[in-house]
Amino acid sequence: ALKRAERVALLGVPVEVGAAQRGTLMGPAALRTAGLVPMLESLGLLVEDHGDLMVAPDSDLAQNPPSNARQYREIQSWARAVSARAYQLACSGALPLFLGGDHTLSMGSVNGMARFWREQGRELFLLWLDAHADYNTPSTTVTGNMHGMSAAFLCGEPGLDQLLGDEPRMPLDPQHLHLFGVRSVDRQERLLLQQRRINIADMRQIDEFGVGVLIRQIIEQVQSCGGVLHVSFDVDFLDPQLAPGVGTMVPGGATYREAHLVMELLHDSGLVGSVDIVELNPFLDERGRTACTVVELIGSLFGQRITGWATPSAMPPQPR
Ligand code: HAR
Ligand code: MN
Ligand code: MN
Ligand code: MN
Repeated sequence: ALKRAERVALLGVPVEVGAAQRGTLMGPAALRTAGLVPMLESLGLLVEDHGDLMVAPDSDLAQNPPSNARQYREIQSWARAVSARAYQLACSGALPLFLGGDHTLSMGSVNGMARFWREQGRELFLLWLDAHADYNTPSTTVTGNMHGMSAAFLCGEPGLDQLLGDEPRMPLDPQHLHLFGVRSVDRQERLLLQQRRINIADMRQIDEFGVGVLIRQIIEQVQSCGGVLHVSFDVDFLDPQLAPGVGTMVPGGATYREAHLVMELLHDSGLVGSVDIVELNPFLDERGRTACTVVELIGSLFGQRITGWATPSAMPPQPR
């Protein structure tokens, strides 16, 4: 039988109404056009493409939508469907790779994975590669855009309590969330992050210590708990010069090599159990550059290396 990491299940989630800018619904198509499937196959992986998820709108008309949560009903439909599919794909023994879509996708994907791993008796950790903290609630948000609320929702913050309906809600331990690459936080959001003592590697820390040190710390925490990692990759984690195809560009993001090193270290850890790629907006991209860069990075996350041989992780290589 193939190991989980050798069978990858792709699921497109063309949701766009969680963001202010339209266009992320084209994300799954752009990633396929950029060659995601053949790239994964070239690494020796068995790829099952489950196509794009479709949802019917108006999932829960009985409930009054909370205020300050734009497009709540449509997001509700997506979150419920994505959570159910995530759980199902994980049960099939494959490693789910979710193609967004805006970052509300993760409200479903992470919830479904958390349910699966809880049943397996393993703790789920969440690595959030993002310029933003996405730690708003309906009471702290300035914009009402729900993609700015995903991480908070997943840690059990109140305000969107009925979002998942009958789908079992599996809140994460907030200490299992690691925000990485942050450089844009709203004022009230910052207070909430401080109160909850959320782990944050912001760009200042990345400049000072480097991604190698910071990612290894996270890997060690997960390893020491026998945990498993979900990687939620918001494309705006990358510097906008490298990745212009996003709705919310924030200067000072990860460089090409920083991002690859993050992915390479994650791959070598063997701890990654599921992945989201979110916020790619092909309408705003330049000749597919961002989509191609993201596909290369996913290559590193799934084992592409510069040289053929394994790179030792904690030490520079010895002369042969
Ligand atoms: N903090 C802002 C808000 O809540 C913007 C965050 C959403 N933008 C993203 N998510 N691209 O990562 O509206
Ligand atoms: Mn995000
Ligand atoms: Mn972001
Ligand atoms: Mn724990």
